[in-house]
Amino acid sequence: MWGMTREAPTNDVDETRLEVGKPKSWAAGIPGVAVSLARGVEQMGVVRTARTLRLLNQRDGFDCPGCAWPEPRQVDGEKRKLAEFCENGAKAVAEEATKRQVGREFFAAHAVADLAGKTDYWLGQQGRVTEPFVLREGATHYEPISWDDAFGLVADEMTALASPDEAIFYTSGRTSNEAAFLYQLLVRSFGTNNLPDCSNMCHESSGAALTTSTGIGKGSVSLADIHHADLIVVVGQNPGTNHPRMLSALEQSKGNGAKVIAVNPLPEAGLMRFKNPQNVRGVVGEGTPLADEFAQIRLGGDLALFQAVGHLLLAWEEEAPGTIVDRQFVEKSTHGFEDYAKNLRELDWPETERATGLPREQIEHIARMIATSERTIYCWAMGLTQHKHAVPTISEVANLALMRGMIGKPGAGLCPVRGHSNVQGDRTMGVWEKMPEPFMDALDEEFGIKVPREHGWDTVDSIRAMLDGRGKVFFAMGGNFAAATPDSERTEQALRSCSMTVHVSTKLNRSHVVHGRTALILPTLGRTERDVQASGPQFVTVEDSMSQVHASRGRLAPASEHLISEVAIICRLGERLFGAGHAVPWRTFEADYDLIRDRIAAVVKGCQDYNRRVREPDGFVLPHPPRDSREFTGTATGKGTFTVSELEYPQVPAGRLLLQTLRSHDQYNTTIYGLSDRYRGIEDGRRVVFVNPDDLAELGIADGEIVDLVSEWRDGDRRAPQFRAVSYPTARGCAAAYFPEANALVPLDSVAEKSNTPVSKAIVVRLEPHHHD
Ligand SMILES: Nc1nc2c(c(=O)[nH]1)N[C@H]1C(S)=C(S)[C@@H](COP(=O)(O)OP(=O)(O)OC[C@H]3O[C@@H](n4cnc5c(=O)[nH]c(N)nc54)[C@H](O)[C@@H]3O)O[C@H]1N2
Ligand SMILES: Nc1nc2c(c(=O)[nH]1)N[C@H]1C(S)=C(S)[C@@H](COP(=O)(O)OP(=O)(O)OC[C@H]3O[C@@H](n4cnc5c(=O)[nH]c(N)nc54)[C@H](O)[C@@H]3O)O[C@H]1N2
Ligand SMILES: [Mo]
Repeated sequence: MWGMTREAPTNDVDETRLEVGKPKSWAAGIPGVAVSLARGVEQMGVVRTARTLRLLNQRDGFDCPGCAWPEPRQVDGEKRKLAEFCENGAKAVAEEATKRQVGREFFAAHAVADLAGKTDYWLGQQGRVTEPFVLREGATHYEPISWDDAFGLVADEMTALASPDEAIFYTSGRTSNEAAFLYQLLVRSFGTNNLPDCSNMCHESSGAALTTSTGIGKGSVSLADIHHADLIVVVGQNPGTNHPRMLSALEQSKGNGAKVIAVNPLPEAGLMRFKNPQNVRGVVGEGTPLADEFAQIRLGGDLALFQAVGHLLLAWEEEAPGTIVDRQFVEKSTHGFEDYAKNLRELDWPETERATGLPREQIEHIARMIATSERTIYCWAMGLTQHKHAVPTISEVANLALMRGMIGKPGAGLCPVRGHSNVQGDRTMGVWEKMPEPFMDALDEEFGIKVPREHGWDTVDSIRAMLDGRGKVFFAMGGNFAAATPDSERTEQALRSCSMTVHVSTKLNRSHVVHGRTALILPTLGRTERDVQASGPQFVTVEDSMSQVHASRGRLAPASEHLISEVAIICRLGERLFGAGHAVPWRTFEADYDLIRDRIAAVVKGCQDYNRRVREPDGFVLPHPPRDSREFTGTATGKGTFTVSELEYPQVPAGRLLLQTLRSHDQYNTTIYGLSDRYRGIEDGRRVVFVNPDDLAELGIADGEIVDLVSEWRDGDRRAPQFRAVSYPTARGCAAAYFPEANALVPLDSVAEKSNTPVSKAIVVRLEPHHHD
């Protein structure tokens, strides 16, 4: 049975200070600017703050290490603003460019066991790691180690494995294209495809659904399309916090006459009203009302909603043929429409209302808006991808776009809004446990090697493999595996059972203190920092959420003289592992990143002439057949493919709630910037659970009461203690708590069908009054 309790690590944060105020109905504006500057000055000082923010997202500067939202492009006739960043981008940069440091004295003073008792917030706030450290077998403290010795230790451990498949190589989505390309090359040269990444927990469901429907797992719109749409449907996304620059885009679209539909269990501030800090009206006025229609859906009700919309559109088409369905497009470019239409002919309205929590009239109103739009864009993020039925849900969105011909034309399309700033680029470069055959063939040919074809483990399978002893060495290129993954207790057990854990990191995090028998921290340069190699200053390249590939140049002095780049770390490990005579000339790549880009150009589809094209002012856009020419060459049918799905939605037993885990306004995934969630009215605390007042009343729990969250799964209960119940206007039957505190509640086996993504947005929980023992 799985019935462990996870202790609340509150020793250093006084949660009794927690304050709950009224949630805000608007986002950004002056408080946003003030907060971003204050955080910058606190971490970097005044001069460094000014210099840093001036370079953020400018053509000669660095790509924001925050989200993957694109910057305006010259070719679209659009200008970049002097300040092309948001409050949360400024915070992301402040975190990286901080002057605080974690060096020898720090590790001498703190035993690993002490550090393990600290919160993620405390760990992250200690600052940048300044040199490599090792935790030797049986030791209580990390100690300094030279780079050479560190690579020797790792290479020896890897070589001693019975099979390369006993090693696991994780990637988080901040890694540059150059580093990602070399990393997957190293891993595959070593002999395994065990390349799990953060995408497995993020947009994997989007990739799976879109590949079936459109033949390519990426979004089909540009920023200019957003500006010219007449209807933008924002589903399962909180842009005010997680993609704040998207609000400026939406504001511009609205200025051009667009309507916005927001589908969300929460009335998120950024979706309701927006004050743009970058124009005067935004700062002094009441702000722009953003959503013209707000559908407060139940968690996991989106498949039911989009099926109902599909049903209505088809019915109206039958009444007035040729008015709704883009017949020409459907006939010429798609497959499976008849089956799709047949499946949606009948609809059980009471069940639809139960699943969505929305009244039929509102669904009809939304369907009418979609039916009359000429240029519709669908945007979505984790509210769709992290559900058991995420893949069919996203396919259903694609069905609507296909039916109305809303793909491959200006102002229309599908827009999965990516998270990490280069998560899409990492995939393009081959960081995927199941890269397609042609990519492998190209690698073999370019380097004269033979890389393995057998698929590797994704994130969830990697945890399983470590738990049962098949995975023995865990290497992470960035990220915070221990905190970001589900089922914290089991994941920690998995990592602790490894013979070695290695983390390439900028800052201290939980994964450094939940360690294998031997553990290494290899500190690296961040995106903002100067990277000078033998041939001179280097730049790297990244790909945004809209397939735009462009350069990023770090400009700040590195946090420490001992830091080396991610590229250098991979090259030196590669040479140590394979010797100087290896088919891959590892060390030459370190000296000159142009040489890496030449190889990317030869291997990665769409990247020909890479070195020249990434030097264009805005770089270049990768090909996307449906977007570029309405071709669907990547699907099984060679056409845009309608899919048929059975209705599915979460079933919640009486007396239980459905819990989603989400981000506060003051964190970047597992990096906690601060303890405030301004837009939701939370100050000085994170252990809160948002519950609808009627549900609280029904459950007999008072607003403000301290409760334990107990998740129920077929293998037993999981408990996260001591959360404050906060009465909040979320959809009935639904609750919300912050990630990563609530990750302990997500069962490892609760995953999305077809994408194996942890179901972080639908956890069946009961609330129990907390008893002090
Ligand atoms: N500042 C900041 N920026 C970030 C991040 C960060 O942590 N901080 N993280 C980055 C990353 S990696 C990612 S992936 C993105 C994440 O960006 P988001 O997906 O916006 O992040 P979440 O906080 O998980 O919010 C999920 C949203 O979906 C809604 N939702 C949840 N379940 C459902 C559902 O069943 N149906 C519908 N319709 N809505 C639902 C929630 O109420 C919430 O508004 O942001 C990126 N940008
Ligand atoms: N319950 C729940 N779990 C979730 C989610 C959820 O919504 N709910 N969201 C999921 C999603 S969408 C994602 S993307 C994952 C995120 O999972 P990860 O990407 O693994 O986690 P992060 O918190 O983004 O990683 C932060 C760490 O990255 C390191 N870092 C920062 N910058 C750099 C750099 O430039 N180079 C290197 N080498 N290291 C760097 C720092 O040491 C920092 O501590 O979490 C997932 N987990
Ligand atoms: Mo993500």
